[in-house]
Amino acid sequence: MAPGQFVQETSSTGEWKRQGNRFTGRISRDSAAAPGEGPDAQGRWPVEPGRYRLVVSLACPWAHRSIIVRRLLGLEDVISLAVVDPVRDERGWRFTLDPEDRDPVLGIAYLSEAYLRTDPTYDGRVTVPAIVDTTTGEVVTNDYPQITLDLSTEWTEFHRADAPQLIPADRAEMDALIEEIYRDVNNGVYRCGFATSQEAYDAAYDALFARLDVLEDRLKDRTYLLGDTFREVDIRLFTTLVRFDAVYHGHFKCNRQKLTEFPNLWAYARRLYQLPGFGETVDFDQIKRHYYVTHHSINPTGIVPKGPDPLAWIR
Ligand SMILES: N[C@@H](CCC(=O)N[C@@H](CS)C(=O)NCC(=O)O)C(=O)O
Repeated sequence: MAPGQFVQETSSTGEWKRQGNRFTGRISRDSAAAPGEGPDAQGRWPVEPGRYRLVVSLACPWAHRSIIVRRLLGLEDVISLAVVDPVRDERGWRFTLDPEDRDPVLGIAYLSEAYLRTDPTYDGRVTVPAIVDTTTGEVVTNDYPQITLDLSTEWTEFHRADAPQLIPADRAEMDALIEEIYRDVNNGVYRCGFATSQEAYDAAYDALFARLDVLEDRLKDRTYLLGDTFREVDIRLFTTLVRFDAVYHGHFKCNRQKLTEFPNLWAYARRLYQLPGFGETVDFDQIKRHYYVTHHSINPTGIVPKGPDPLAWIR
């Protein structure tokens, strides 16, 4: 079997198995820690404006969720944002978009410095999004599914007045959808792209398009996945859909159809794109450069395709 992009996360049958999240601290309104301190005995850090830095790549769909939620909730002045270069080098994510190639707040050149300061034995992939405590320079969390939920539930004191309610009162239906969409779509495109056996790829591809067919049908009489109001689950689906034709269709071989060939999903994705907080956070140039340049085993030449035309999103 050909070596995959991530050997440690490839099973003996060629399936891509994503690594777990190493840092799972929670910033919580219930933290017993005093300002400037933490975490408390239960691992909870205090909610504190100006203390934490959200490190993202504009290319990354998991980080993109947190960018959108932070903006929708009006937390830009409360939690600062650091943006890494979309192309990693052999030491990983780097702050080469900043003056002197360092994050101006954390003073580091590579995100791995924060990971290793927190756990000197860490040898997994250094991933975004991550929230870093600016007082110690340590990573609080890289637990991307929890990060956005906590922005909604723990930081309410600092939300803007008309912030959307991204988590419905009854969460069961949304949580079930989130799980299916994660498995078959958000992570499903990676399971297609990083598979190293035909069987693993075929299974991931079939699950992905079967799920997209279900979602296409679901959206025939709904504005958003759960009805008339967009929720956290819509943000999670959006960050994969917006990358679909630009990256996943070709680079990850998710090519039964393009997004533009699903009438309901395409209309839905464009509807979201045109809302404040969504389209303005999409950077197709960084998205394409990240995937096509970084994944050498899939695209050894590193050539970045010119298409598709991003203007389709605003027509
Ligand atoms: N934390 C998760 C998801 C976040 C994630 O995969 N982020 C990607 C970018 S989209 C990343 O930081 N990758 C770094 C790497 O592969 O070295 C993971 O460990 O797989």
